[in-house]
Amino acid sequence: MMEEKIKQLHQEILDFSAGDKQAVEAFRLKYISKKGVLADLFEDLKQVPVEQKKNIGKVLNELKQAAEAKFAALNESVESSSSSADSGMDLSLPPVQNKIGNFHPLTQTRARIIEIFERLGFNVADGPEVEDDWHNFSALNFPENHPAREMQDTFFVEKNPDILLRTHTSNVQIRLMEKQKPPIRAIMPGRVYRNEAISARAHCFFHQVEGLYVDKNVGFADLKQTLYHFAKEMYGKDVKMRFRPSYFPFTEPSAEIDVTCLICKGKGCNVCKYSGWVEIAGSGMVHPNVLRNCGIDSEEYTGFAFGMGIERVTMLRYQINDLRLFSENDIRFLRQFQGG
Ligand code: 2NL
Repeated sequence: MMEEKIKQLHQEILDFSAGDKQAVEAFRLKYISKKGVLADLFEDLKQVPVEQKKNIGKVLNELKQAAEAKFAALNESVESSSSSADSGMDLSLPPVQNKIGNFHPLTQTRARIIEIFERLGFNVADGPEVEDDWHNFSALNFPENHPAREMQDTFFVEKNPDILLRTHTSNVQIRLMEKQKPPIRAIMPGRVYRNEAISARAHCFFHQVEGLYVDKNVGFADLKQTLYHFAKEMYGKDVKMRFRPSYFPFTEPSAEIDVTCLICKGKGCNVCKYSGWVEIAGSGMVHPNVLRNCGIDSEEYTGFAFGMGIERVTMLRYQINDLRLFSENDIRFLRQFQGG
């Protein structure tokens, strides 16, 4: 009789399932608490005839072990499943998006500039950042005693023969013209170096895109239309452009290019210093000496060239007022340029 009851209980315990803490507590109360079924059975064991005691005692002990093991297992299962519910997590919500990175704002601007000029048929060229005097200065018609060559403007790696960090990407254009016959139509984005004190407006390294177009019958009108097209693509179709006479050793004539201020639309603000115009590039017709220095017949061919700072374009695009932000790697700054 008692053995039968124990067997039945054993099965009942094995089959027990609990969905929450209360059900586990109910199990404890029913089977293993001081007033539970097991305690009663151990009480009953005292009345069992001696010859059966050993046998029934054994199955009763097995039942007790099974009940305790079950209790531990039930506890564990409700603990692990309730922890997510207790933390206030709503499993029906859509998953939290992983934070994905974004390209550096200068990289985004460079990509946009390349995109615009590639559509006009310009190739992208690259060259060394550590350069010799010829490709950085002499071939570009810089006179022997030009101040840009001085220590305070250029980082020299070696003196005599001069090896230096390029001060513009024109070295790439010189290398291209030395190697390739016209027509040449290319832009050269890259990092350049100048020995300047670091401030909101100047840095010892920055980025430039220069462009070069050399062919028969290339004139100033081609320069104007190419850069006007660029300005409209980059800053919007309503932008106005003006050319101011300027001087560079490597171009003649030379011009500085301004567009109507993007911030105040020409009304006057502190970005354009209340002039309504901001400078975006320098440009000009390639000096005949430069063509000759590269082995190109300056009677047969002409060309235009221009250069612009990628930092400057980016500052105008996003209204950034400190050049140092580009190289400080502050994630709070960089994360603002998502989606580009
Ligand atoms: C500026 C001005 C300029 C050029 C760069 C160039 C290159 C060769 C021949 C002639 Cl190989 N010119 N480059 C011409 C005019 C201006 O850059 O303000 N850059 C930030």
